[in-house]
Amino acid sequence: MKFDIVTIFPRMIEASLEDGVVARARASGRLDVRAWDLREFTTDRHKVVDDSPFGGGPGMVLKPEPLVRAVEHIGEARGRPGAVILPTPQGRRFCHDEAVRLSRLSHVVVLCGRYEGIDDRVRAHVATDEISIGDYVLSGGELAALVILDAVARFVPGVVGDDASVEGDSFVRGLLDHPHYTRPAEFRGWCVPEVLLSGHHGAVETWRRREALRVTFERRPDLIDRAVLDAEQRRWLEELIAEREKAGKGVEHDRD
Ligand code: 6GU
Repeated sequence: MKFDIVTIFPRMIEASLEDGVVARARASGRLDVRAWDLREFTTDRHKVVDDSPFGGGPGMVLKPEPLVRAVEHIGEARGRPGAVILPTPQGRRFCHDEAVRLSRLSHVVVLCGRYEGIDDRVRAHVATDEISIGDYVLSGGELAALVILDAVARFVPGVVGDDASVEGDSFVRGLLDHPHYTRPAEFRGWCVPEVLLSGHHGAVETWRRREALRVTFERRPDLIDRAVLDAEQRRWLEELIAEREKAGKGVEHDRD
């Protein structure tokens, strides 16, 4: 999969590509990530990428020409991308399903904004997707581009060593992950749940499924509303609700 990130801070992208899962995927050729310096697509002597906003107001706006030239150049050099993503707080919220969808494309371009924003003609005529990674403002799109790259790369076949590891991850089945433990079985008097030491594979699987449901129920009840549960999980959910009512907590409010 090709991932082209256009930015005025290419070193910020390159530094984060040196370690971890994405670095390994690049080394193995499964991911082809490139950071492009927006200033290389200017035509003036001072390599100006921004200008003051029409209508006045504070801050600077990224000019459309260098961004559009960058996308055109990448299209010629690397082929036509399946998506041109604009990371902005105004975008659709990034999530698991979106990461899976993007991972099925063979080529994605991300245009990082800085300053107060990007000339809106880039969004209207060049970008295919506007994506936000959460309800807060970042000073630029670079960290968001890296978040998107990491989350998407995990679904590219072979990037995460063990496919079973991705399948067990949070959100794959619409629920959060169950807790994990390793040796020692007892540490400072804190014990690992007995069942995990039992060697009884079926019992371990049942415990994990139930714990995933419990953790999600307690911390992200909004996810429970959307998760597809089987008969056993629906029974456990009834039990969790009954336990909560016995504890006198009543109905909790969703987080968002
Ligand atoms: Cl994608 N970009 C910026 N600049 N700020 C954000 C964001 C993206 N998502 C949340 N805040």
